[in-house]
Amino acid sequence: MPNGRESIFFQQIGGMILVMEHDIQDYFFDLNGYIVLKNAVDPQHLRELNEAFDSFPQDLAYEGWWGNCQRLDNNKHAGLEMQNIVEGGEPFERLIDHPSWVNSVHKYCGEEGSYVDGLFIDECFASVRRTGGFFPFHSGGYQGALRGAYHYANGQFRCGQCNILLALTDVGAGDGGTLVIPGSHKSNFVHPTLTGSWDDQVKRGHNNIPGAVEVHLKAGDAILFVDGICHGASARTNPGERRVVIYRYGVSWGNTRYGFRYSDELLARVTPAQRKILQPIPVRKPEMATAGV
Ligand SMILES: O=C(O)CCC(=O)C(=O)O
Repeated sequence: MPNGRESIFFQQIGGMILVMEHDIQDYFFDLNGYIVLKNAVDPQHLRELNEAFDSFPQDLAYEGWWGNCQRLDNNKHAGLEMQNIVEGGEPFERLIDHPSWVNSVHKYCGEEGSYVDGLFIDECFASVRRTGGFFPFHSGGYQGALRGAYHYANGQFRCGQCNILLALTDVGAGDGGTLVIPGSHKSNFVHPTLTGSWDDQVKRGHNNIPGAVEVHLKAGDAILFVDGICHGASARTNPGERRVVIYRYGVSWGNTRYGFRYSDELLARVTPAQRKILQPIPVRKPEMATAGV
């Protein structure tokens, strides 16, 4: 195996020979649109993240602020979502360029090798789901937004957005696990049972959708998936809560989904590599030139 890679092959296009390298992870990411990263964070980090969840204010109203984080539940079914969670403490900062996934997301959605090579986190949030909570299906290749699209051509991944969903609690049957329809990131059709609005889905129920797979995780495992895959989460029937953190990575020239701006304190505190992900394009203003920036 050359360079420890699983596979290397050559493709001739016109007069050009392209060297294409991929490994088993790339193969399944391309095929299914998602992969599972086992033991992505270590037990100590997992503990610190759970302690941080414990410190969330319990009575925060929808749209209420907690420092530079905001409670902004995506929809009425999903449960509590604390947005901009990278501002929620050091354990969340460590996730920005976590070695378990940073190279992979860079390869898949970081415009690798181009003049805009680099990543950006355009959304990051903590999610707490209790009994009854679920997430309606959305995305899929059919009429999908370019922002989350799956794309591979000429030996390069050029996805719009890839997500890391990190489990902080075990997610098994009845826990409200993430649902994916493998391969749907390339689909040319809408899933016939997922037409209509999210409220229609709620009325019909969406726990037995043909082709959907519920991804079971141990605390500390993560799912890496292209946002363009058709996905959601099944209804939690167990007591207790499911805790996950979701970091959405995208192209270096992206913008934050909800308009959050990372605080100057955070940008000053993190490492240069992390800062480059939070703010790939530094602000340019006349006063910065005079300040020698
Ligand atoms: O909560 C989940 O498991 C899925 C979340 C989701 O679909 C999303 O945030 O887009």
